[in-house]
Amino acid sequence: MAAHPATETIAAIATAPGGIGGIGIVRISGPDALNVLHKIFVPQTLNAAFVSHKMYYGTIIDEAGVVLDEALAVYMRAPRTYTREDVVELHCHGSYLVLEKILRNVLDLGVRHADPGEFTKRAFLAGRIDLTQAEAVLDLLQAQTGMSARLAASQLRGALFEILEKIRQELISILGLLEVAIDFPDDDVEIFNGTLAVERVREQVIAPLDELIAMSDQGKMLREGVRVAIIGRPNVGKSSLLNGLLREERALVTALPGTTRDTIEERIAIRGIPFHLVDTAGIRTYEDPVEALGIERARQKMEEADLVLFLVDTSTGFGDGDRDLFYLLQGKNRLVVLNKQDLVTPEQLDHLCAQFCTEEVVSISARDGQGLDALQEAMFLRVVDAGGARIREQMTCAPNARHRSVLNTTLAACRRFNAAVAEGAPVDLLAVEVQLALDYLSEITGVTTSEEVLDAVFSRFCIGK
Ligand SMILES: Nc1nc2c(ncn2[C@@H]2O[C@H](COP(=O)(O)OP(=O)(O)OP(=O)(O)O)[C@@H](O)[C@H]2O)c(=O)[nH]1
Ligand SMILES: [Mg+2]
Repeated sequence: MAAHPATETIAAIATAPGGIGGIGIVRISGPDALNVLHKIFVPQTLNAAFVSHKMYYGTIIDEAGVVLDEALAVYMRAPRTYTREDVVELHCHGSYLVLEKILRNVLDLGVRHADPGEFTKRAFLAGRIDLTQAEAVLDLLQAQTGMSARLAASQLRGALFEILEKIRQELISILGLLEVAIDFPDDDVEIFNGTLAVERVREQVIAPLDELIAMSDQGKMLREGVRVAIIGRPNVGKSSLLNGLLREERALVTALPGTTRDTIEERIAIRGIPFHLVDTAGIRTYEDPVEALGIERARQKMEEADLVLFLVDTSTGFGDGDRDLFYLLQGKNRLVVLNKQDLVTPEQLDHLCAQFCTEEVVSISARDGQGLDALQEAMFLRVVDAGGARIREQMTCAPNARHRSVLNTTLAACRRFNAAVAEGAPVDLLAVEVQLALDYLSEITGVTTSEEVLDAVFSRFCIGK
């Protein structure tokens, strides 16, 4: 899409409300930005000409000349700015209320309040960033831990875009051949070789698309956190484990079975990956309706979890109740955790471990924190699929939910193409499928992007970005 010049000047508070650090930024973008700066900012060095990309110290005043705040102001002349327009930033250190007051003054000068994501949308429309990068900005703003921030940062550098660009070039080249074949139907020389095309689509398009789609699960976990359910019979130490991992006494722990009645959720980060821990009610058959509700909820959390920590009390051994649960967890990403190892001898522990055959087992003592580091390591490895290098590589381009659905429709078109070639369909019909695939892909790369998709992406931003 061609960059259309935005004529309106927009402004917003660019820092999060209640943000830490004590400074807040009002950002103004558009042709009127410098004008506004002259009106509301009095530099300490009077009559200073605002040199582009240079900070000035001074005060912000309202229309009556009353000082609202002291601030640093920077004027950045187009096009060397985020939006490629003239940009002014006022770095204030007043409270959020003061910031809002400053913003109101700016808006009173005929500036429009920016929509959520509008600054980034302008950057996109000006061709400064592609759509995957714009979304990465959003993910980066929302990323909660180091590793998800790195994932977003690498998309910002265009890792996903690069892979998709290769796929796109391949499709364009096939479409080119098809178009020539359509234009010269009677040519003696075979222009379009179906067998070759099917192979190219399979290897250069379908395979990498499949791989990207598989990565999106991993990407989702990294962005939104890995859901971990702590599951086990009553009294095995689930709440103690939650507390141990959190290093605080969050959940109630007692010697009575059935202490936890409802689920308790908390977050931790292991090596930069966010984990949502859910402590649940111990699962058993019981008459108490409240406990039954808690158990129902525990089962639900178990279903939703990306990883289940299946806790067993070593001091009571692996009983019938454990066995039922263990089978219930068949097929889930489960990690067996033997708790209360302090209550048994090493021989007893070995004996219990042996009962799980090839299943990975971690033994801990939740109460005194023994083995928790090893457990965290095991949880991390489960998530990164035991292959540290692979995940790091994948993380550079893991698609988000919107990408994933677009990739799926693209994939479907490519599969239809291959099937149509096999059936000997005419070249103009084949071209339609390739064109469709290209159209779908463009919804991610933004090479040609319908307004609808743009709005869907940018409305997720917060105002000021
Ligand atoms: N010796 C020992 N006791 C533990 C350990 N972990 C937990 N306990 C004790 O086991 C009892 C039950 O612990 P909880 O953490 O409440 O167990 P729970 O699985 O949450 O129990 P419910 O919520 O009733 O299902 C408490 O008395 C804990 O102090 C451990 O590693 N060693
Ligand atoms: Mg509990």
